[in-house]
Amino acid sequence: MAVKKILSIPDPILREKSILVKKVDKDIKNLMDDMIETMYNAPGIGLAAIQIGIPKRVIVMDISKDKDKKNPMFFINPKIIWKSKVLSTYEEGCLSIPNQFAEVQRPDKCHFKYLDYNGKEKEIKAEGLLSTCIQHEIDHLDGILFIDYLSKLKKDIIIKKVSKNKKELERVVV
Ligand code: GNR
Ligand code: NI
Repeated sequence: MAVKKILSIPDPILREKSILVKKVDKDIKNLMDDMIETMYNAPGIGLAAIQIGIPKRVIVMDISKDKDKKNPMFFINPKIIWKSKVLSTYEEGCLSIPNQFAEVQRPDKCHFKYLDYNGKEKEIKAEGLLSTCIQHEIDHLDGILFIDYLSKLKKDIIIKKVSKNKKELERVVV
C-alpha cells in the first residue's frame, strides 16, 4: 500500500472521463488499497481513482463518524439507477479543490449498483451523506467537479485561489 499524490485543479486530468473496469483483478485491488490509504492520509471521506491520476471507474469511501471505527467502502463501476426529485443542500469540499467549500444542491436520495471489492454485484439505496458523497464521486468519474454547479463568478474565484495557493506551495517545495 502507498500514499499517492492527489491531483488538484486546474489539472486537466481531473476532466477526463474514467473507463469501466473489465475485471476486478489483483491490479484493481492494489489500486483500491492505495486509494483508501491515500484517502485516510489526506484525510477525506471519499476518493475517485482519477484524483490520483488513474482514469478507471473506482471509488473508495469511509463516512463513519467515529474515527476509531473504520468502515472502508469500495465501489467499482458505480451506476445511479434512480434519484429522487427532491433535492437537498450540503456544504461540499473536495480533496482536488483544497480548502474550498460551497453549498451544492443534489438529489436527496439515490439508488446505485456497483461491484464490491471482490467483484460481486451489489445495490444500495442511499440517503444523507452517503447519497451526497456517491454523487460527488461518480461526478469525478465523468470529469465533473462540485464547482461546476456554482455560478461562474464563484467558480472562477475558487479556481483562482487554488491555483495561487498551488503556485506558492510549488515555489517552497521545488
Ligand atoms: O473529503 C471529502 N468531503 C466531502 C464533503 C462533502 C461532500 C463531498 C465530500 S467528498 C471529499 C473527498 C473528495 O474530494 N472526494 O472526491
Ligand atoms: Ni472530490
